[in-house]
Amino acid sequence: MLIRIPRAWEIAEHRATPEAVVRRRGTLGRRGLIGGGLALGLAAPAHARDYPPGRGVTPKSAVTSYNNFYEFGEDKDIADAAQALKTTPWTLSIDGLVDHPLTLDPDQLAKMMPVEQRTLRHRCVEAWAMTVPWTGFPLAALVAKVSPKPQARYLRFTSAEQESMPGISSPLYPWPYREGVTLAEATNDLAFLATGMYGGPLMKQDGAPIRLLLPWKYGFKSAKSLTRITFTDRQPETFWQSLGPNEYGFWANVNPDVPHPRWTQSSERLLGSDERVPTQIFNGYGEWVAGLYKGGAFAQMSPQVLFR
Ligand SMILES: Nc1nc2c(c(=O)[nH]1)N[C@H]1C(S)=C(S)[C@@H](COP(=O)(O)O)O[C@H]1N2
Ligand SMILES: [Mo]
Repeated sequence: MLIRIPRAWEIAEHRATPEAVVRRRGTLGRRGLIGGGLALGLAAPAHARDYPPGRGVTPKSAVTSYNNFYEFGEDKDIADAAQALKTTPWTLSIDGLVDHPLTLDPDQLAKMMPVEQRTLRHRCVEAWAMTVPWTGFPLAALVAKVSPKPQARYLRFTSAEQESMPGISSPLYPWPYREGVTLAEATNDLAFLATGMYGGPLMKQDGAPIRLLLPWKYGFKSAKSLTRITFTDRQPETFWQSLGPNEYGFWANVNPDVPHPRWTQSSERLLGSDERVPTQIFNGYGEWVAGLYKGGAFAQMSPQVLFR
């Protein structure tokens, strides 16, 4: 059985939410040594994905019934409509400024990649948040497979565009959904491609069969149902940026001190409990990603630019 050592940044149960601190005692009491091992950050065997870790995890029912997936509509209740998404056959193409372009189906990807489970915070720019055990692999592992050319500086992610999607008939939006990151961000260990959740398959409403997760950035950066990743030498234009550059910039790093033009970002509502908790800079992942934004061009950027 696959055993791996969790990365230091992975959510420790005691840091998931203030509420989880209280509840964890119960978990430890029931699970004894197993719970103790997890609390100490010791290796969690892969089978742990059958037992979602700790109470800080958002109930799956909340995560799979309250979604943003504009291809299926502008409301949160698109889960039923999203079942029309056709996920077989499916291919993900990796192209652009790379030495070894690839086109793979999800099965081939799963066989090639170091699949692991990660429980990650997600913070939507609308100020709701969740904590989800995902299955997948680091984006960096895929980047290594295609060998970026020296000119490659950015990655552009493109989501599927299908007839099954009622939303794409709306001319108000610049379909397909697109997102982007720098090569340095893409090769940070926190950048993740998810192919499963809660120990099972990735649900269609959550971006099956493969989605991006950039947990230190606002949720709109985490593009769903990817069909293409293109390496470029220019900053890619993104879906939300082209709709409202002042509200949804390219960088979109989580920062409680830079309000959205129309609302505060200082706190967030946890899906499931509706509890409000303070928002953390870089969504609590600063220790591992803040270094990406020091020096160079970033020294000239205002917090508004980096965080909106
Ligand atoms: N293709 C696509 N990806 C997307 C979106 C979308 O509308 N279309 N919404 C984004 C936003 S705003 C958020 S908060 C997350 C929501 O993910 P979830 O529904 O799995 O919670 O997906 C992101 N990825
Ligand atoms: Mo979002």
